[in-house]
Amino acid sequence: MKTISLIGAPTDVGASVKGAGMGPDALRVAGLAQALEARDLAVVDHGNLHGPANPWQAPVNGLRHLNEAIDWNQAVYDEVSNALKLGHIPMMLGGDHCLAIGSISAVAKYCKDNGKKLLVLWFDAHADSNLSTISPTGNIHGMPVACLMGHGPEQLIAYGGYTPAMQPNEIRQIGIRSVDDGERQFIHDMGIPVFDMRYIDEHGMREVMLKALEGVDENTHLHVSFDLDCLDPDIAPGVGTAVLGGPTYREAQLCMEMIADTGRLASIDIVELNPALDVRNQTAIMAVDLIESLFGKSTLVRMAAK
Ligand code: Z70
Ligand code: MN
Ligand code: MN
Ligand code: MN
Repeated sequence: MKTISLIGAPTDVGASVKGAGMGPDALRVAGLAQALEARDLAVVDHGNLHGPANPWQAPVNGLRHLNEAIDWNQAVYDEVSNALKLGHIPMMLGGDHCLAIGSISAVAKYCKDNGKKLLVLWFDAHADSNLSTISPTGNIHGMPVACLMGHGPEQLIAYGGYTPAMQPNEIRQIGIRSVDDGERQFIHDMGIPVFDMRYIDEHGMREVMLKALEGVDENTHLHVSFDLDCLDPDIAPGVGTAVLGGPTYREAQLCMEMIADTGRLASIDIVELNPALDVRNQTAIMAVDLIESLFGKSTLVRMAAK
């Protein structure tokens, strides 16, 4: 039986809208652990990590709350590393998306040390590929992809002792529709594979996922970094920066089901849930529903797709 380690990281230090710090508990209230147990998974809830409060200050040298982000990511890095060493599937409950720096740094180091092939599926409305020099906001939740590629403040790019933590060909971005000018150039220069909303519209989600999952084999460690603002705001209003025109419920379900079919899902971030902006916890309930599919819930008995 697989074991899921739930790791709450209740902070919004990387964002400019308050409230994502309440995300972990909203997911618990929505029945996350019970839903996973119903999928025949063992669940260990490690509770919430501790870290510095949000000082709510202006950016300094293009970075807001750098020291706080460093401490929170260290805590996430340590706990995710521990879960992986135990053979568990870590599920980091954010919190804002800056926390994926610590989470994926831990996953990337685990993969290098164990000869695993890493593939990160990054679901997001945003590219999260800003640098302090080009960011319009200084918010660190807009920078995790760049940091993981080795471009960012030195303390944020070296958690696992490897810089960069990962290569552009180890990530696929899906659902992107809000990209800053500097980010557009960075993504192009780095060669980061992006399936933006136009690509999804033109080719359909099935082809997108077949392409995104190309090359996944029995030695692949699949990491899903799920920013809930990827989803269309119609179905997921409880996020800090909602962007029109995201994947529908059906498209999102298909993504989850096709990932489940690979049998290679090994670590997860669920981030940017903002209960203060939600309506009767519906975005958390939606997230739990999608996570059920991510772990193989389906309407009929199916043969795994090849
Ligand atoms: C913008 C920035 C962002 C999430 C907003 C937005 C980044 N590109 N990410 N909400 N989750 O400020 O860098
Ligand atoms: Mn994000
Ligand atoms: Mn986002
Ligand atoms: Mn479901």
